Amino acid sequence: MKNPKEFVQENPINWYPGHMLKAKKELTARLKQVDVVLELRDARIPMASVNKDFEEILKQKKRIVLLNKTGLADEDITKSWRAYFKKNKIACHFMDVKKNQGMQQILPIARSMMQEKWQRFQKKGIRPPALKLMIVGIPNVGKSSLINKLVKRHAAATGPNPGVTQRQEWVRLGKDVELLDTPGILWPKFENPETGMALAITGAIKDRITGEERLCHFLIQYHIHHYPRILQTYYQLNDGCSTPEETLASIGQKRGCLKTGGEVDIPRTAKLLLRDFRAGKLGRVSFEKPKEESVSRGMTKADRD
Ligand SMILES: Nc1nc2c(ncn2[C@@H]2O[C@H](COP(=O)(O)OP(=O)(O)OP(=O)(O)O)[C@@H](O)[C@H]2O)c(=O)[nH]1
Ligand SMILES: [Mg+2]
Repeated sequence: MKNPKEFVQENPINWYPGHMLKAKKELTARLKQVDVVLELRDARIPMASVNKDFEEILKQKKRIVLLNKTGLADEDITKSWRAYFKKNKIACHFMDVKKNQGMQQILPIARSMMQEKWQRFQKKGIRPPALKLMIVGIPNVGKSSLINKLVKRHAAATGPNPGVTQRQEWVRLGKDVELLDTPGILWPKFENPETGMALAITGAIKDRITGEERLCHFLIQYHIHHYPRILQTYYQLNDGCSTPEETLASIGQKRGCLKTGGEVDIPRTAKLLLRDFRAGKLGRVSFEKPKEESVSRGMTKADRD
């Protein structure tokens, strides 16, 4: 059986629809009006979720990097990422919007970044303007969910598929904070096939681009290599499944995803497996571990290759 790395080499994935280029232009145009940018990345794929175009666009801007969905990521691997970021002096914060973790620090950090500028206003006896935050990131990473949590109401549309937010939208938080929600943005060509698959499996790319079955085959292979007990335990599978195809069929059988006539409904099973995985029902999984080259992948403000 191929390992997950070999598997992703076939048919590299790319997804850069016209609305993303438009969204990138609009983001660039709006930048002057915002004080601090909150850039969301996915804690399960800290490298693949770095959009290098942001590095270019945001380089002069005050920015807070947030690694979201920590609750879905492998705890041990997250620990090594924390150590890695500390060692390389890369400022970023782990959080989970769904679990309400790590979010309390965001506004105080953003305010502290504005202190110098605000003091200049205060010296002149002028009340500082509202703090304007722009939330950016890859699709489906939790930007709109973060806004809703911060303002404690359903102000921005959210959903399980990428591409929910179609245009920029300001949301107010009291008198002195304004948050700008933006559409998720990827970049024209992924530098390697693993990046495309990492983005696709974690939900940043529409499933129909990769195909649900192919995503599941990768997911199963990845589990067999890195988390061999997870699928067996969750779906109570027999030890006999050796290929991704057999495993997927077995899951369908166990879950009763059958067509009339009793044959396993593979497309329906693939949807079910992806839904279970993305809801975190199977277990906590990360797709990238820190390596020395992570820094050159765009982990710092300054570095570009
Ligand atoms: N488990 C978990 N799920 C999250 C978290 N944050 C967001 N989600 C879920 O991720 C999905 C996408 O959330 P959105 O807030 O719509 O993401 P977005 O970045 O605004 O997406 P686009 O507008 O499509 O770019 C939703 O199903 C959320 O419930 C998190 O921290 N943990
Ligand atoms: Mg959104």
